[in-house]
Amino acid sequence: RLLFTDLDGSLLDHHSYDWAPARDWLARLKELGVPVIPVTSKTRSEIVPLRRELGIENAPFIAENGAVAGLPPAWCHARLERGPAADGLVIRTLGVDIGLIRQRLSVWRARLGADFTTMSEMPLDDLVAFTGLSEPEARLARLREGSEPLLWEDSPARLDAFRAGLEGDGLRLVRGGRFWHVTGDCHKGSAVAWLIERFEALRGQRPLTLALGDGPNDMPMLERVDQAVVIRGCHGLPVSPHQLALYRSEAVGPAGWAEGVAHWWGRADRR
Ligand code: 2M8
Ligand code: MG
Ligand code: MG
Repeated sequence: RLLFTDLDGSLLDHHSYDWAPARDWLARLKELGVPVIPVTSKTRSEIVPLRRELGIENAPFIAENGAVAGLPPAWCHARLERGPAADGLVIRTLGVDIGLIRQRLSVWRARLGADFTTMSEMPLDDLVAFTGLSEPEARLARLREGSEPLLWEDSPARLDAFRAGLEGDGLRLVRGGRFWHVTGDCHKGSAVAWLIERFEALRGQRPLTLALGDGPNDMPMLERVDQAVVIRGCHGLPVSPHQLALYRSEAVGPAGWAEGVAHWWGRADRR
């Protein structure tokens, strides 16, 4: 079995980033040996300390909306990857370099005369106030490798033109909880499919897969798995994946996360 999960608004509370309501299930999944794989908008620099805190450092992760994958040794292919780095992880880039994204963003800003502010342009204090991250966490969020979050401050019509322009460049625009995110030609669904394929190649067996998420950027991920959970959102963004094996949680954030895992996989304390 494999469990794929969004972080903000799903395993972590949208406002406080707390995950206490998911604690029992995380412990249970560890006992069962089920990898809990974060699939998030967050950067690799944000995820590395977080997975230690959550006790999921043996699982791979997907950062920056599918642009970056982190693989522990057990998920590496002798034929494909050189040995892991000092931190025991192999990093694979599934999207495009942040430099290209930033270059195209400045082109479209000039061409369309569009008003938007990228995360890297926001003063650190504003970023802290807007996201509720601590200052050190906000610094880690700014260490982007393959995606740029931005706040759209212009009309919906110009947003459509912006999206079309980016698509012509081979880039994508997706909606997270608070920001729009620009990536290469990748998303959470393509990254999850890539990891499932790798698991099959390494183990010679098809895993049962569950995914949980709360935002529009999670939909392609929820469509690629056997069982899915839409966590009740608190940002008011409509989400409806094309998925028949779908459960919608009553609770928000990590409480909804535990509720969703229990819906598919039973009670956390069941022995
Ligand atoms: C951004 O991601 C969230 C995820 O949905 C959002 O768009 O609201 C990212 O920049 C991430 O790196 C950061 O940790 C998060 C903080 O709220 O915001
Ligand atoms: Mg989310
Ligand atoms: Mg997210």
